[in-house]
Amino acid sequence: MPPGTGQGGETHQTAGVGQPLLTSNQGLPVADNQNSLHGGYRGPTLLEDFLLREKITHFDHERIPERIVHARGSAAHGYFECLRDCSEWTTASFLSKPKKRTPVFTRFSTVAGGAGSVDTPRDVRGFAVKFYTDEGNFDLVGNNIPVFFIQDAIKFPDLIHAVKMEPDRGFPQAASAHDTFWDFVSLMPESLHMIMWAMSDRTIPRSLRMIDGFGVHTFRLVNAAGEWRFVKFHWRAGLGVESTTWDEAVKIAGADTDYHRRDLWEAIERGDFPTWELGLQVFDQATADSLPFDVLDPTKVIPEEIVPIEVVGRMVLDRNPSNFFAETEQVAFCPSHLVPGLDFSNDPLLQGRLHSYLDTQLSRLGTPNFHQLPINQARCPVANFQRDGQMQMQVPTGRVAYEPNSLGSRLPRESPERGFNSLPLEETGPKQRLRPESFADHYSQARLFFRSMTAPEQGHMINALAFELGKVETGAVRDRVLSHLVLVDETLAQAVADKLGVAAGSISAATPARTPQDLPPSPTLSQVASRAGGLKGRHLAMLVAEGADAELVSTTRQALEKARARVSVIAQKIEGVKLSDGSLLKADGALAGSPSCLFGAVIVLGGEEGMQPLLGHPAAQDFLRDAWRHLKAIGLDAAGQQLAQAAGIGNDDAVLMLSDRKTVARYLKVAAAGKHFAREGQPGTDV
Ligand code: HDD
Repeated sequence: MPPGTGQGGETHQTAGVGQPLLTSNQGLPVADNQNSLHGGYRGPTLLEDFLLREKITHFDHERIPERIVHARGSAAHGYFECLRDCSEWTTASFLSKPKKRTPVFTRFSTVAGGAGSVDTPRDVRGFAVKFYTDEGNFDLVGNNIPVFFIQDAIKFPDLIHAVKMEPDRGFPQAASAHDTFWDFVSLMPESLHMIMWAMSDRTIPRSLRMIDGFGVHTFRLVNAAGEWRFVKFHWRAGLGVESTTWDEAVKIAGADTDYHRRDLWEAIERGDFPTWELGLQVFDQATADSLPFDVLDPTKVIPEEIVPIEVVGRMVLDRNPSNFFAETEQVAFCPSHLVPGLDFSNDPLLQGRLHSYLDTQLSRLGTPNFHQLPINQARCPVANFQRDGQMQMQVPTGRVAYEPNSLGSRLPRESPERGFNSLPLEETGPKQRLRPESFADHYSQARLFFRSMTAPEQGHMINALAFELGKVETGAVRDRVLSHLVLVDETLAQAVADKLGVAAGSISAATPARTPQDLPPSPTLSQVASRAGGLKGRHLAMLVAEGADAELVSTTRQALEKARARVSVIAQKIEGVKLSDGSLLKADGALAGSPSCLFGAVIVLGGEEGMQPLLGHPAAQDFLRDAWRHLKAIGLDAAGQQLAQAAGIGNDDAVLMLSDRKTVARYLKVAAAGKHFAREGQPGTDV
């Protein structure tokens, strides 16, 4: 028998010089990791096989309960760099000095789907940042939307039960387009503002690198004099906000379930690090009192036009996790993790969250020692008298595990000066279960949001509402949602009703607790307005057929790379194509697995003859048909035009002929502008 081969022919990989020995978890060197211990030549496996049992038992316990919400996530390490001395507002050390860097770990997530669901459903994205500051960990656990569905934490289990899979049938997975969700929404008008955001393009992002983040609640900043101000936290994507179309998101879900995860990972591996600015809206009680809504109500924004956002730092994500489970899965965020210089507000949603996250970590990670996991450890000294518990990793010494004490030396002590002090705020009034009257206006900001959108964005919201309600089986639920939409905006309600086939005039308005007001529109709420422009960080596809002009291929590629876009060459066969000069152009993807929905803009180049096999090829035709439908910039040489003709796509300002440096430059300019919304309504597009 040759060395390294078992009797059954299986391969053994034995340790060579300098290679570590494979061991059991107790350090016992393992001789055979391929075969269990048999009693007899073809006999039963023996209970004695402790190596088999250790390995299988460990495997059986590899999964921990997934997060009840935000189960599917992707994360990265990086740093936060302070850009402004904020000591006039706060003593928080990570905001104290320009250039000061604080390590961070940031996890993005979808909300409704399970850990194994897809990356591109219509859903809110979680945006949770753990700052490892020198005064302890601060967790800013936000979303990519600045408001929330409910005003009081006591409604959270109901909201989540409504949006998750329906409990009897176990579907739909990762989708809000079903009866229970809209039933809940239709009976909870406070969710209307968030619904407007959820039905906007924000919930179908192109990339996790292209979403904004929000702390949602109003928090407090406290300075050295003990003076406090209110604050709202905003993360602004360096690449700007960009979204897919709905049809594109659906197709991506089929083509690459890990689309966002892969994109984030690959960008960081390439050294194309995503960045965000951290902005603060800082305001005092007098400003809060002057607003026509309550700043403690998490279903409201404070428009930037009223309280401007001041940039105080930036976050750069520059390192992928080394191990998905140990870091991305085991990271434990809690809004109650804060640092001196910050404090909570009385927002009843935030107050409930202060309990929920600690509790959920106990169930997910199984022990109050979850803070000892490497990803959760503070990067400053941690010292107290808490002891023992499951999975205690530390070995505390000495006989003193209590306070006050006098028996030890160098034991941890309180510091009234440097320690965290809750603001000594006075609270008065009867103890009761209530919703403040100041939380009663559920429609004005929903209207403000809708009316602040550009026309294409409004069209997408109408389509999204019609799609979601079109999936609702119960007519009464659809009608009830429409009765709220009338109060948001009559044209919106009518447009949705038309798409559902509901007769004009048959929608009656709900009775609002408070009459909605017309607030001045806030153009900064539109994501089109906040798009950064440019090709930096964007992923483009070049579909190349045999015999394509080598010079044009290289000119196009160089120009795109100079604009700091990522270019993937797609060919019918993964080995690549021969160009006009006989050279082989290697492909990054085969056509069958690389539909155009995966890319921000596309180019098709080929030799006339080389293009022939693609003209009748459904995947090649779909490549261009979808690029057209998804409003992308399309660059074509003569052979590419033949394919465009075969695919039957139209022609407009964002379909460009490529022949030389000049035409390529023109294409780059058009592609940099993002989606070509002017195409909407043309044959072959959605609206
Ligand atoms: Fe939550 C996870 C964001 C309201 C209870 N939430 C979770 C995560 C994010 C948010 C980003 C994932 C963190 C991670 O990546 O591990 N949640 C929000 C925002 C909210 C919000 C922005 C409203 C402003 N959440 C909210 C309420 C409750 C919870 C009102 C309960 C009363 N959230 C949880 C949770 C989760 C969670 C059940 C599941 C996993 C976890 O905490 O660690 O405790």
